[in-house]
Amino acid sequence: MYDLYYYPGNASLLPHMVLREIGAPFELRLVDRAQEAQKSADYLRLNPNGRIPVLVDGELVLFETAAITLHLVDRHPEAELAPAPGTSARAEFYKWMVHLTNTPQAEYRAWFYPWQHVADRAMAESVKRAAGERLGRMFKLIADQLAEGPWLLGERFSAADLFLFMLVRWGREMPHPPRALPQLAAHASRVLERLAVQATLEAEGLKAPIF
Ligand SMILES: N[C@@H](CCC(=O)N[C@@H](CS)C(=O)NCC(=O)O)C(=O)O
Repeated sequence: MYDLYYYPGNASLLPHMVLREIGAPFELRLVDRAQEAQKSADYLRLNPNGRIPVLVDGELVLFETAAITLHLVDRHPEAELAPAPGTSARAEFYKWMVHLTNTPQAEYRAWFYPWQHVADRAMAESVKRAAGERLGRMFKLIADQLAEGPWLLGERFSAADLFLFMLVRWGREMPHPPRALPQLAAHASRVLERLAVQATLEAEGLKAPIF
C-alpha cells in the first residue's frame, strides 16, 4: 500500500496517474496548499523542501516527482510503463524523464512563482513573461521530436507520456499554450483517452478544459 501526498493538479498528478495505470492500492493524502500545509512541520518531516508530491512506500519516503515515477515503474514492471532496463529504449525513456523534469518542469517554477526569482518584486511580471517564452521554445522542440509519435518513445507508451501530458496541461492558461502545437494537442488527446488518466482527473476533481 502506497501513500501519495498530493494537491489537485500539482506535480502529484503524474505519480497519481502512474499508480492508477499500475492498479496498485494507494491512499491519497491531501496536502492543503490553501493552508500552506506543504510548509507545515509534519509535511517538512516527509519533504524538507516543502514541495508536493511525496510518496510513502513502507519505510521509504520519497520526494521528487520523477524519482517517484521511476521507482513505481521499477516496482511494477508488469504494468509496462517503461522499457526493460539496459535497453536502448530504456535509455530513451530516461532521457525524456530527465529532460521533462529538469527543463520544462523546472522552468514552470519561474512561470508559476516568478517573485521567487527576483530580488525586486516589480520585476516578477517580466520574469514570468520570459519564462513563458522559454517554455514555448522548449515545447516546440519537444513537439518536433514527437513528430508522428504516437508516443515519446514512438510506438511504445510510457510513463514519460503521462509526464508530458501533465506539463502540457499546466500551460493551458499561457498566452501561447502548448496545445497550440498540433503534435502536443494530439498527444494530450491520446493520453486523455486512457481510462486510468480519466479516473485520476475525476478523483482530483479536475474539470475541462483539461489542457
Ligand atoms: N522538483 C519537484 C518540484 C515540486 C513542486 O514544485 N511542487 C509544487 C506543486 S506543482 C509545490 O509544491 N509548490 C508549492 C510550494 O513551492 O510551496 C518535484 O518534481 O517533486
